[in-house]
Amino acid sequence: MAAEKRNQKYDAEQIQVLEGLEPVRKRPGMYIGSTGEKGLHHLVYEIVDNSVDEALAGYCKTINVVIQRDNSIMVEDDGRGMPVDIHPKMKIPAVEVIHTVLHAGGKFGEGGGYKVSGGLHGVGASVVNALSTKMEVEIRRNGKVYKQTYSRGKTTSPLTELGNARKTGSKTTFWPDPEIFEETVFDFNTLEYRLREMAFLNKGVKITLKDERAGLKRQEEFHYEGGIKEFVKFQNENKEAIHPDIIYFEAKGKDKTGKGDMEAEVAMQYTSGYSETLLSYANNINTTDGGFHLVGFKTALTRTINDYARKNNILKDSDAALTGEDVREGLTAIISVKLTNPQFEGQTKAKLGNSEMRGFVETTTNDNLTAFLQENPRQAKIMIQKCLDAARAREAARKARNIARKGSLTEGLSLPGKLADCSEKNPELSEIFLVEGDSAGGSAKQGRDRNRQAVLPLRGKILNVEKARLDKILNSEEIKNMITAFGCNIGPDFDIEKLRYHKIIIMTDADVDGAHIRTLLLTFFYRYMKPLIEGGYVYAAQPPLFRTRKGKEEFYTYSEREQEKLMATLADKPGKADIQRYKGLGEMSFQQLWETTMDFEKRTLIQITLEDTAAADAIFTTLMGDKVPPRKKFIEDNAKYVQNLDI
Ligand code: 28G
Repeated sequence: MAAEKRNQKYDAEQIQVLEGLEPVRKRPGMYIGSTGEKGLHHLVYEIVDNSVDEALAGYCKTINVVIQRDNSIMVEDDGRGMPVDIHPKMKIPAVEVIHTVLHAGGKFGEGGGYKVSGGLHGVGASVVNALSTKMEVEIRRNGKVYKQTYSRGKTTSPLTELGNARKTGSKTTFWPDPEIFEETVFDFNTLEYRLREMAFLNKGVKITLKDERAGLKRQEEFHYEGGIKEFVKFQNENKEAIHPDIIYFEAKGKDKTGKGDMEAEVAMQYTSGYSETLLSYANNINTTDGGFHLVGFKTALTRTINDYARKNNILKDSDAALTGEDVREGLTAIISVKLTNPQFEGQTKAKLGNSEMRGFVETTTNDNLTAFLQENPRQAKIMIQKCLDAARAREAARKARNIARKGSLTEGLSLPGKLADCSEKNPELSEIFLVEGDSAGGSAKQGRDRNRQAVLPLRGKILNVEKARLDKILNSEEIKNMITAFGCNIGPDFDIEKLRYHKIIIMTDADVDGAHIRTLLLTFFYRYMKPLIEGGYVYAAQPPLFRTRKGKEEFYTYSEREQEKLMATLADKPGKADIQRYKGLGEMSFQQLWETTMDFEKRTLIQITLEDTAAADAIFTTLMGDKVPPRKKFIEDNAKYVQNLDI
């Protein structure tokens, strides 16, 4: 009788719990951002975050992540094991609360660690359960092995003792729900990127990633005793550092309430390049919109470099101060802070709003960077020389821009002579084809829809903006033509409102040179017209690789695989197929170019968008390094643009 009563009570609370996770299944986007590929991978991060929290609490050394043969995910850690004792209020095992109650973590009170990754121990596990067809948890604790299973937010078996255990730890396996996700196949590279980042941000933690799926078997291990110092080294792998040491410092403190902890870590190194790579994090979350920690760092950097340069007479009294842009040119820096009550602000919640972080990071950077410069005068001199060069180039660029402004870059409305503009004036209906070579440009001009399609031929390789400063860039004919044609200027003067075409379509040959030109263009847009990519205005055209004629029929195919498939289907028909492999756009007649690549009805365009600045930067640096990448690799990288709609 007593047991029955208890069970009834248990059931009643269960029902409440079940209702508790219903909103997650109803509106998954609210909890994991999306039900696309990003949201799917987010499930893994939610679980791994809990293991990382256990590592930060000082109890876990290794985290193993496995993509299993059936595309389920297994995560295990060697922490203390999730608690299994009966929760005093809920009257069910703590592990069950963790998996069936939304925001369970918050209900445990002090977690004995940071609320890292936006959550406290266990937060997120219930969300993953809600969005999985099945979830299994195995715990080693108290000398025992325990197991419990769940499905779509519900408990499907009671917590059971399986036997004895010598070690401690937690193991979670889940199967994402195809009713929720558009796609349930995990991507190794996506997981690899984030897990490596987690390992950099949490020094000493060892994270392994294994793919057990047939034909995809792979294994990686991420373990960095140097933490973000090694992150900078990794970022600079394909760049050229101009001084030997990666500057590293850290500090700990209390927030203004006196209760919360604050931690800041900075690693930085200058390279010979011209772009800045500043990655900022708060509680392991990439704050792509920056926030007070980043402001504190930037302020201190500008101040410290200027002070040192003045004191040591490298900057004369009569010289103007170095600007923030000057002291960040070529700089790679990681700023990682951890704090008890992070406030994430803005549309994307990617901006840190805790104002106390400004002074904290600023003071930390002032003190430690000053000390580094004083103790390493040779490296200090190299760094400051670089900043002075940047200042000089900035001045030259300003002059060049003024000349360009007075001329016809945007104002004069005298469009470049090479541009065949469209008659349509509404940007939303207009598009511009950037075409490799004058001959293909000619075909495109003939084949286009004059009403809505403009054509701008580009001669040969455009300037690699990664290896040139603004003044030189603005002297390049091809680049000036693009700026004038687009109508929206560049860099700080960029104004998307003035864009004259809402589709900018890169049309290059399907060979190494074409791929290279496309990358050069994307690099230029990325560095100087980023909103173009962010706004989804940039596309790549897809010209065919083959034309196959058999009898009266004609086929165009766009990849080797597609061609193989076509040949297989044509095999059992009589006659011989006539195959033409296009080596370049120039081999196509204007009618063919229209039909296969430009016709609104028939063409496929690849939209190029930006999501992850860090990843994009790394890819661009790799591709823009001194080696021209082999075509195959490039195509693979580009395939990612399509699949993930990011770079
Ligand atoms: C394998 C998949 C992901 C985890 C732990 C360990 C503890 C824990 C997790 O506690 C609630 C909050 C603080 C006590 C904490 C164990 C303290 C003592 C833990 C994981 C109750 C959650 N012993 N390991 N949660 N705490 N690993 N890995 O989820 O007060 S979650």
